[in-house]
Amino acid sequence: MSGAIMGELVRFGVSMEEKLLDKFDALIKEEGYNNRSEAIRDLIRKAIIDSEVKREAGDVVGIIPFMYEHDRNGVTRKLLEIQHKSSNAAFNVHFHLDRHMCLEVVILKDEASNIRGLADEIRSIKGVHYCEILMTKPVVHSDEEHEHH
Ligand code: NI
Repeated sequence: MSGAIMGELVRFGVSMEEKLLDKFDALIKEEGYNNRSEAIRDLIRKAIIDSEVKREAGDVVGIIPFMYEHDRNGVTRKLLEIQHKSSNAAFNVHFHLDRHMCLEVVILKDEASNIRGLADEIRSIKGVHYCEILMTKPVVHSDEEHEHH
């Protein structure tokens, strides 16, 4: 799958509004890219991976960060129950942000639909204030595309 997006470099032209391009240039400078080509390659690669991951039949890697009030009634118990129910090789990071708030990150390998389901369940608990979801899978890069790292 990844082999199809590697190999010989092909040039192509892109038209866009000047203001949009100015913003893009500022962004990629901040992110440490050497040129637009590198940045556009990364964006395209990310879009392809995101799309593939959504349709992936097998396991993908899911990263779910969320924040919650641990001392609010029942939140901690509910979070534990949900996570035990779907403990598919899950790895857990817990950070006590302050007296009330906890930041937790669950990393697991599972089917994309199960990962989305877990994030939805976590998000639906009262007392959870933030819950994002990131899904990815191992990517193959060619060497010349790594200049900015
Ligand atoms: Ni905590």
